[in-house]
Amino acid sequence: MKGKAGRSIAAIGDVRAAVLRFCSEQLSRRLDTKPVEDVHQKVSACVQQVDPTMTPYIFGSTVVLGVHEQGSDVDFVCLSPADVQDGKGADAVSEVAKGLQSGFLFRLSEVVKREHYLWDVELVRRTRVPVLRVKGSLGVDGVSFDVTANRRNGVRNSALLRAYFTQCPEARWLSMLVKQWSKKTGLNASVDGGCITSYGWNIMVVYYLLRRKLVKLVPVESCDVANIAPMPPYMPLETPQQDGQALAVMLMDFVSYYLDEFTPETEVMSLTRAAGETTKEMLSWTKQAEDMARIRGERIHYRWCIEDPYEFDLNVGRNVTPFKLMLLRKHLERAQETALLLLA
Ligand code: UPU
Ligand code: MG
Repeated sequence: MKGKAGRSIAAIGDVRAAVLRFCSEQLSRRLDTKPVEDVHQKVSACVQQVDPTMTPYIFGSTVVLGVHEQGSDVDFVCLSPADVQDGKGADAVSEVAKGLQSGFLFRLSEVVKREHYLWDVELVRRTRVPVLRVKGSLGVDGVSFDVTANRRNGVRNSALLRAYFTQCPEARWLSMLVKQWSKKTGLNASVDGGCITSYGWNIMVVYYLLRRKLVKLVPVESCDVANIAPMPPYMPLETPQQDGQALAVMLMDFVSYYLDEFTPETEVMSLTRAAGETTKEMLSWTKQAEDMARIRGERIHYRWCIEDPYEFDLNVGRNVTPFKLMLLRKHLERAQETALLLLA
């Protein structure tokens, strides 16, 4: 079949079969969150020794997808009672706040090293968010995890994505398919030279669902840490309905939305306002803002704009350079032929 500009498009029957293969392969693996609960307990025990008033909350993919994909890391943030109580509060961004977070994480790293001497522990202070990265040894403790401190935004944005993904049975499958494809193509920030984090891809998936009215807008303020469990429950995945037909159609439509309908020149993927209403101009995400950032020594691009729902003035797509945007388009074109490389 041919699409716009004469590009060839995979036949939907082939896409359906490929998508079903992907899902059944995932379903044949262990996806429950027991391994995460086990690490949660170990991390809690260490946190208890550093500061018994702090509680480790789980966020990231385990919460967003409601399953634990083998090999994927787990994200923890240690929150104080005040952080939880003020569960809709904005996260502090000052250097002082970052210093306090690093201090706590350093003390935690000492305890973790003492209690689990086989684990590889690294404190990364120089990033936007200080993070303690831990790699479990192979075998029983094979789960790797990141720990941050006093930041609610990850818990809130994970709850927000989860609230979207639970509205539509195909959504989690689409998210998993897109993540796998973004890694294979090298577009995922976890790969060398990649530019969009899995978090960014998930916002893109939700924005697409909103644009198609497949989900209802969830007000960002509704995510309040005070009402979120430190370890949200496991949500088993189910075989897609209608033999994968709806999912196959959605997958192809996702690609064609970003290839032919989304207008990166003016539009911002945003979950803050009704879908389609946020423009680069509204946020002052312009060429001039890119130049100003460059003067400050930052490399921020506003070519592919994904507004962070909780951070002020942060483009989750800031690493998409003009060159990377061209690559993204090429990969989307290829994705239309190959159903996100499932048929490659
Ligand atoms: O909120 C964000 N913004 C980002 O730009 C990237 C990640 N995240 C949150 O961290 C989001 O909730 C996502 O699902 C979760 C897991 O991301 P991951 O596996 O890359 O791990 C992150 C690690 C390395 O970047 O640092 C998080 O554990 C932590 N991190 C945050 O907690 C990083 C950036 C950030 N918040 O804003
Ligand atoms: Mg992580």
